Amino acid sequence: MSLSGKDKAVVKSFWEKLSAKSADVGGEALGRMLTVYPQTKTYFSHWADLSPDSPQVKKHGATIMAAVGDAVGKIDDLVGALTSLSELHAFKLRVDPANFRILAHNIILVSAMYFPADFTPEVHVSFDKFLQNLALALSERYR
Ligand code: HNI
Repeated sequence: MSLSGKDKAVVKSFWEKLSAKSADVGGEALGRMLTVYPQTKTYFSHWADLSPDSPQVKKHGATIMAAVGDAVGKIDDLVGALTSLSELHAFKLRVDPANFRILAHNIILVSAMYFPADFTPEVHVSFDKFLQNLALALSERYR
């Protein structure tokens, strides 16, 4: 399921639209993940408030989406781009990599909510492929 040249172009062009709202999209995606998939809350038990409106959730959603944006810029070498984040999630945070797909699903959902006109089936398929490749790259250091 590697990204074609067209997928990469579609993702980059959609990201140009999304980037202005990436902090909001990230915050809403993280907040929904924690609400709809409550098993993901265990990793954030040191936070005071895990509700969708929590300032910590909003701030960390922005951090995550900034890393996603960074990965868009390094789309030709996602494994290299995400090595240190993969190590952090594998060895320090000990996040089960199945959760990367759950977050990716929420990012897709919220992207469609924020950009209903731009989120065509063509964008959907390429952005979904990109996030699956990102999740795979983030899982690289687990083995
Ligand atoms: Ni994740 C910290 C990026 C998915 C749990 N995570 C980070 C940081 C970035 C990041 C960037 C900050 C690193 C630093 O401080 O140096 N995380 C990403 C990306 C994805 C992702 C790009 C997938 C798209 N992380 C997940 C998932 C979980 C997760 C799915 C758990 C369900 N991440 C964490 C936790 C932290 C974290 C926990 C530390 C948070 C804190 O501040 O305490």
